[in-house]
Amino acid sequence: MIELRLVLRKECKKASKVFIIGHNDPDFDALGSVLGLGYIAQQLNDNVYLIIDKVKDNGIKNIRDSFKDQFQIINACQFNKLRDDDSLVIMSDVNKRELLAIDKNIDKVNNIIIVDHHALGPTTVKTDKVFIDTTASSASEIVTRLLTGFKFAYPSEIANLLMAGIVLDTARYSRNVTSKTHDVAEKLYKMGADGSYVNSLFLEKFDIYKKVHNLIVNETIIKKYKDELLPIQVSFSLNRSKPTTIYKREELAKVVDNMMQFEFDAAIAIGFISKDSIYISIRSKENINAAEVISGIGGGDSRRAAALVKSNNILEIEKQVMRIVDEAIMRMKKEKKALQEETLILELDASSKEKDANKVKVLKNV
Ligand SMILES: [Mn+2]
Repeated sequence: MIELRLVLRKECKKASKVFIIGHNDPDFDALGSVLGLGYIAQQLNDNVYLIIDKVKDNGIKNIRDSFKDQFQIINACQFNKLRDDDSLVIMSDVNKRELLAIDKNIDKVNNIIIVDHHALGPTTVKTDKVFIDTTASSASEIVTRLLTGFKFAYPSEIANLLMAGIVLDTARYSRNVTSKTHDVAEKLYKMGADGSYVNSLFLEKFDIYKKVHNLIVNETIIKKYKDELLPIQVSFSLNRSKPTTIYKREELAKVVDNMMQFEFDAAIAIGFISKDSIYISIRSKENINAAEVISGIGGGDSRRAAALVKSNNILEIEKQVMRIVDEAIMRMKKEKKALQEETLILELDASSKEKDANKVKVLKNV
């Protein structure tokens, strides 16, 4: 962190212009961390621009617009006109090129700093200034630590958005939280962050709630797979009454996130996101690997994964997904059994050695 601070200070001072960018379709974490880094850059350079483009959410649009007096906020097109050879680009909450609004022009930038909490991947933008902390809850947490390190007194509006970023990425302090996350939250309160304002940013829209809960309550079937102690249970949510209903990816993600509070080992939601694109969202607990289940058609990590398939026959896709899940569970059971047998052999081996040792002792007593 100290090194990042030094690098930021040096590079921001040296640059002709500083551009800060988050990922496309920015969320509170991308927005909060970009605003925080923007504030830092403004203390070190007179030409600071925030590239906030490809915003889909109206709430985010309104918040972005509310910062127009404090920051020069531009789009990808304006960046291409303003950019010169001595410009610095800081990427925040993102390290992969396909998630950038300036993806086509990022290679023309000579100086790039990455500040992120996501793991590197094959499409990570090439630069030697990569500051990734995957143990941080969010980019907002990293940026708050930076602001504290710089000892800058930043406005409460920025503190609010940084807090919103943390609340979002930790699902209200329920995952990826460390003592540092709480430490940072305390700093944000001290800078004037308002918890009730931040909570108001997360109020649900009633019609979305109804849509999500209709899928959960009325359109979910459960499959049980026999296992040694408890059966493995997987839920499948799909709007069978009105299969052509169009959902947002986030709505399907909410369905499976919600299902994880119940006794299911994995939850799957399937829905159209456009006329011929079907989105599959999956969540799992420790005995099922979500990414492995869906590896043939999608990706993600061991607990959260998703896939997008082109088709207009959603019931057929569900059948295929069910088959994939059946196969994956069979495979995992086999692996588990093989592992248990292996441990058993090891244990037998160890106990027979123990007996041999006892024999030696007995002999000695004689
Ligand atoms: Mn994030």
